[in-house]
Amino acid sequence: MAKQYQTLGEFIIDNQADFPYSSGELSRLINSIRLAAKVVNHEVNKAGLVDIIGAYGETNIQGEDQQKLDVYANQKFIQTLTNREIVCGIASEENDDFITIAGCNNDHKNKYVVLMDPLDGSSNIDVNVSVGTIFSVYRRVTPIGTPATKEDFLQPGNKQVAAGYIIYGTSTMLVYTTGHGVNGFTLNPALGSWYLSHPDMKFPENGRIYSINEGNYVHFPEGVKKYIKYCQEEEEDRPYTSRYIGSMVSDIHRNMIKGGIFIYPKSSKAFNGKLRLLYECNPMAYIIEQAGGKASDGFSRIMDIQPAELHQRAPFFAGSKNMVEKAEEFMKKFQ
Ligand code: AHM
Ligand code: MG
Repeated sequence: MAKQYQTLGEFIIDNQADFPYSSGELSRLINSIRLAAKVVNHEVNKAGLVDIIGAYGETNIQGEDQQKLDVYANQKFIQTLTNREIVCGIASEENDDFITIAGCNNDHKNKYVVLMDPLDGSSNIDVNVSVGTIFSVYRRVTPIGTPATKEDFLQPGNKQVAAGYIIYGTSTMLVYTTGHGVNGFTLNPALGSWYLSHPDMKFPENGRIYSINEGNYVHFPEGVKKYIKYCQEEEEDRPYTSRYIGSMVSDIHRNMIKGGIFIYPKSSKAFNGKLRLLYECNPMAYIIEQAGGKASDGFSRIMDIQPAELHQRAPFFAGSKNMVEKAEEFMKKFQ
């Protein structure tokens, strides 16, 4: 049960009982993520000082190479999860292949794998616009005691046991689900504590915001073109408002609070769209569904897609249930 003004630490302890057979591993995993998120947040907040303290990619005053923030975030999340030996494997949008973690006794005893996009929307960093981290957790399917394999990562989204995002925005928030609804925590940077600011988040069933990169209009499928025109028509509660940050975490976070739809469709240039099924679509879909929203590829549920590759892409239609269903109607009609 969510209590307002609780810290994330208290919340994790209070809710551990939600997992009857849990050995506390999942709680420790969320704890590691909140720690890495604070470290990354600190660095993201300094991004505007690059002209003063040296640009990323250059050598800093101590003679160390400065890293790009997405590389930095990738390393921090991997280090934190690896050092604490909580997971048996990690796959990241930033790495070509997955990493296996043996544990200090080389016993491969951990049961979870994590998939992540360490810094999504990173092209927004240079212009002081919100970015995010996305993570997804699965129970391994291979036997405990053996090294994790690709099979452990190539699971459909409906097998996720937890997923979340961190949004580095006007304030920094961690929003996550373990299959018992969605809760949002805001970081108090002075104290370094996360407070439950958004208990039991709900995606409004209807909305008036549509988020899509309309610059690609000519390349969109007919159903998407027609749906955009529908959003712009003068009718009852329409035209809708167009809002596109270009940072999916921020676009979806706003839509989850205000009601709206986010679309990254396939196009004549990119047959499966741009977003990665495992690192971006599935975790966001799990959060959205847990909040009462809907996520699909335009025709069917995102979380039921059986992935074939780690870096597979998928078209993504996500947000307020009734808006996604309306967009799907157009997709079907103009197939
Ligand atoms: P990234 O993982 O390289 O940052 O790309 C993902 C981002 C999403 O956050 C965002 O919705 C999308 O790319 C924007 O792409 P576009 O500029 O094509 O509209
Ligand atoms: Mg990304």
